[in-house]
Amino acid sequence: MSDMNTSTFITLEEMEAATDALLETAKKVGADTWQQRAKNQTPHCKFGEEGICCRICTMGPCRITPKAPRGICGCDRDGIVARNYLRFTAGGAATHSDHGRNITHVLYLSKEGGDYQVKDPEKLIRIAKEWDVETEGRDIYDIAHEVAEIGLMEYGKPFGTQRFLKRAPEVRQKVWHDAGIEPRAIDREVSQSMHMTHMGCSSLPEALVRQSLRAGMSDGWGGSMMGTEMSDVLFGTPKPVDTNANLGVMEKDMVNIIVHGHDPSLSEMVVFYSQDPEMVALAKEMGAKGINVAGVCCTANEVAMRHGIPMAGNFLQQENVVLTGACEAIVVDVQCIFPALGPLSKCFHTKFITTSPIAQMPDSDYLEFNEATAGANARKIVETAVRNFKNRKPELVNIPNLKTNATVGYSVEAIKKCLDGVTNSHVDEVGTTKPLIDCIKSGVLRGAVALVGCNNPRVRHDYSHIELMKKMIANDIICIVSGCSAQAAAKAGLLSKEAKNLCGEGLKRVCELVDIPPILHMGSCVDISRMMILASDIAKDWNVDICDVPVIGCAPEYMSEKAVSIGNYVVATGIDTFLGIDPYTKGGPQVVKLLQGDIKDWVGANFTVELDMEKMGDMMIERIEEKRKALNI
Ligand code: XCC
Ligand code: SF4
Repeated sequence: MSDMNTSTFITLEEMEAATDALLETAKKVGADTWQQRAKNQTPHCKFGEEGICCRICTMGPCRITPKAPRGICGCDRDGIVARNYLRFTAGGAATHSDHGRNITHVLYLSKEGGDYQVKDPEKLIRIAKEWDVETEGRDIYDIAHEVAEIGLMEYGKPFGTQRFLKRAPEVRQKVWHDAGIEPRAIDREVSQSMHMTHMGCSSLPEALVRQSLRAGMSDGWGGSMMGTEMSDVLFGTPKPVDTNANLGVMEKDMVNIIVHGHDPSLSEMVVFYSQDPEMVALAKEMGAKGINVAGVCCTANEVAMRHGIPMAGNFLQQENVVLTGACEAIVVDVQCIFPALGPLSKCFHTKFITTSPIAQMPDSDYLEFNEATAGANARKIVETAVRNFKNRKPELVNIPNLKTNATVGYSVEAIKKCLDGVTNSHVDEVGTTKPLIDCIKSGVLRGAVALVGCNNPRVRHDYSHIELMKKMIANDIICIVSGCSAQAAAKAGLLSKEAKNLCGEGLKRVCELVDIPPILHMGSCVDISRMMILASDIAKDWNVDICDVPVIGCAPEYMSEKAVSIGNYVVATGIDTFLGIDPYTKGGPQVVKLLQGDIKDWVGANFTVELDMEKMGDMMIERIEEKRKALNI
């Protein structure tokens, strides 16, 4: 349907040339961009960068210097760094978990014939059984409402720990218990983190780092997992689906609606109404050929993997979609939305439509989206975008000629199904990860890397994601990806099956046999919980602990508090994690020693912070080989 052809691979240089052309448009219309603002903000504050500025009480702000080694209350640099680190983590855990709560609440509102329905009853029943909810002879919506209510209770229950922890291998559950990091109620861990970091509470680095792991766990094995599971129940568990990526997915002759943010309860509805015959007819009336929806950030992952909706770009491209001059509306819900979109959209005909009471911004059109009136709200949003087509300024339209093919949607269920396809001779092996384990044991695959997280103007946009992925697959290490990292891969063509040609011989063979790309798209950032389940299932099928499996995690370009929360639960789950950006801890040597060293004694894994990507890639391969050696394979 597009007049634009797809390319197998797109280089970073080609993407950068396209961005440069869009920045020319920005200059022409007098728009401000992150490239300029990042320059204006450099050099950054040294105290902030090292994490040694404290402003949690009004005796401060206190900054640590050789002359002033303690804050006014007497807190030292490690105490300040560790408190800041815990607050950073709690911010991320709160954000993911609140997203999960919202989805669970939407499940509670679901009903037969309603805006929201149960699309995957099988998964719902699986969760119901896991939670001892009666399923026999009951209406599916009765089950849904009971499961949703129990899910919501996980946020505030007065006793016990998170239900999903039971999904991990028993050895891992014991590690969590012994380390004292089993998360209790989700909200409690966030709330307690705020309490612990109040003036005059904890300043002992061990205690603060331990709570950081626990708060992270309340996200990964609590709120994020809730988000993923309930989204699957409501909108369907992802299966492999073909789509397109990069800015060329925007259509010159169509109404372009960009969905951006995180919560699929909005984007699902926008996608639905963009296909409504009345809306399509209205688009034609306005002179467009139809309606094209494309995504940015995690929302892009959500709708790509469930509907094949194309992915326009990742975090640092959100301004680019407006700069194409062909964006009728950028519709956002929560998280990772630049407030810059307000003033930027004013330089074009674009409508910047905010929808959530918890993400309100200046210079936007606020069309509140409420789950109880979802259909009517989404219809209004789509109609607003469609009617805006006639205001487009043709002289400002520049859609870069960049478009790739991508196969997305590898949920754990889908991965197992692909693996079943190659082992249908062993009926008893169906639904397991054993074929994958066999490949790792035999050395055909060396191991797996989870590449995740954001973009960050501190480093060259997408460079680390793309280069690390290429390096991993060339070394027969399979990648699983999510979030903006997944989109970096998609934009470069690395989520296409042709990417097998960039692999080592072993991985290439696996890709051909199983008919998968070497880099598997597992979804949005809450879907890193899927990766935790996959790692757990592999460990169980292998009969080892998760920290023994040659699997590591990496967030080379992250920026968000959520990413740090993720890092905490990934490490706590037993997976060594490599960060390409320092989480503001440099100023606290004891905190660095804990995070990058000693927590290995608690949970069997820790962090590595490395800013040089060449070195980081080598270290990651080395770590995988070390784990293989320890397993005698
Ligand atoms: Fe946001 Fe989730 Fe980061 Fe991308 S990867 S910039 S958090 S959209 Ni989650
Ligand atoms: Fe300063 Fe202590 Fe107050 Fe922080 S808590 S601002 S270090 S006095």
